[in-house]
Amino acid sequence: MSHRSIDPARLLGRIAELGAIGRDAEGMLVRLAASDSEKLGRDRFVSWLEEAGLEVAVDRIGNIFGIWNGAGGKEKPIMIGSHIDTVINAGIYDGCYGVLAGLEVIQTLKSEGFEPRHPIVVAAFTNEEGVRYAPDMMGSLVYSGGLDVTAALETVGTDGTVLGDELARIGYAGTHAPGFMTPHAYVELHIEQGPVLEREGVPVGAVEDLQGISWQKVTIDGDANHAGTTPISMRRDAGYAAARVITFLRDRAKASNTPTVATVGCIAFEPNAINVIPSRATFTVDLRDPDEDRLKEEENALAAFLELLSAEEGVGVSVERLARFEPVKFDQSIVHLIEAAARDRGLACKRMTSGAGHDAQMIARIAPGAMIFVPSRGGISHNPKEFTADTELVAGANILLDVICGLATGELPR
Ligand code: HGY
Ligand code: MN
Ligand code: MN
Repeated sequence: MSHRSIDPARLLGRIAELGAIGRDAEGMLVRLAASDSEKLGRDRFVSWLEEAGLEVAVDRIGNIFGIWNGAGGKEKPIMIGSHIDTVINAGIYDGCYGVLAGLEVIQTLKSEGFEPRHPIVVAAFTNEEGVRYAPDMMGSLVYSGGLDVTAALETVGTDGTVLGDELARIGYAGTHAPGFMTPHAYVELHIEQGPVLEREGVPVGAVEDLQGISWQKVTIDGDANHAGTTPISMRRDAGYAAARVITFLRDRAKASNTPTVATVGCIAFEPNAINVIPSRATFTVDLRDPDEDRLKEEENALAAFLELLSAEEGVGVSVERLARFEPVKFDQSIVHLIEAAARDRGLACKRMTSGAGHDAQMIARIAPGAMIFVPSRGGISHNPKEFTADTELVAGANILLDVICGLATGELPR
């Protein structure tokens, strides 16, 4: 049975080319939201959209859209989205694969004279990673009405910059109102970023839900003092107190025998000197769980521990909420479409929960959606060792092609 196919060389070539854009002097891939290096990636993506003959639109939070009106007329569009901003020292597939595969699907269908009943749109959402500006998935959160665009543009980054100023500086302070197109359906293709598909030898994941995310910034205040002369009993050591929080979180998650995960990814001491007891420790806490009640329990347990710690160590503790997203269920009919597309191509497919946050969880607020996963080598991501084989990338893009055709015509294509 013959199936349509995307153009593998074009997709893989673009993934490699975009993956080379935004590398620093050490060769690390760093395309933080609204930075100069991300502008280079944005510009290249827009040039590909123009080459494909798509209408390009940018909204006020800098989300970029490539729109193929086609025969779809005024119907609600089918949207394929993800992101092209990265973490620090990133891999080349996270987000970029889904955006470029979306463009590839549109170009393939356009070139074949396919007549969709709906416009088809590819979207690159601003600041999905949330590394420079919290929260993550910000562009799709604003687009879906979960965060006011003016408040988002006023966000101050970890480097003291203001998001709105940076978007204007790089030329991506668009004019379209976020949410200017309500999708008929939304599909996101993404690397799994975990070990499951590879471990089970399954090439396709049909993602039916996504876990809840809680981001907090904790500040612990103690007293700077001499590392040599201050007896342990007299210390108000913010560094030691922070270490107790990190081990508390890890031990609790490990002992829970649940999918709960806890991560302290950023930490800074003041005055940060080898012979001075830290007067201040500032760190982030990332808690996740597919079950909302358990996630709340984790947050409450952390709050209780911080109170205990403050009393035992004589330190001050303050907490700032950075992000909080409840678990999301995706649309079962689109999940079924993904499974049918895989079956139709003779590919095994596994239903999954996403451990990572994605733009799909935000767009699920305004449209039915689901995600397609492909395997990650060693389950590694947010790391330059992130890798997915070309054959797996192409297979995932062809599943996306079939699912979009199915959504655009109402039946699974042959
Ligand atoms: O945090 C996440 O899960 C995503 O990579 N932004
Ligand atoms: Mn991603
Ligand atoms: Mn990511």
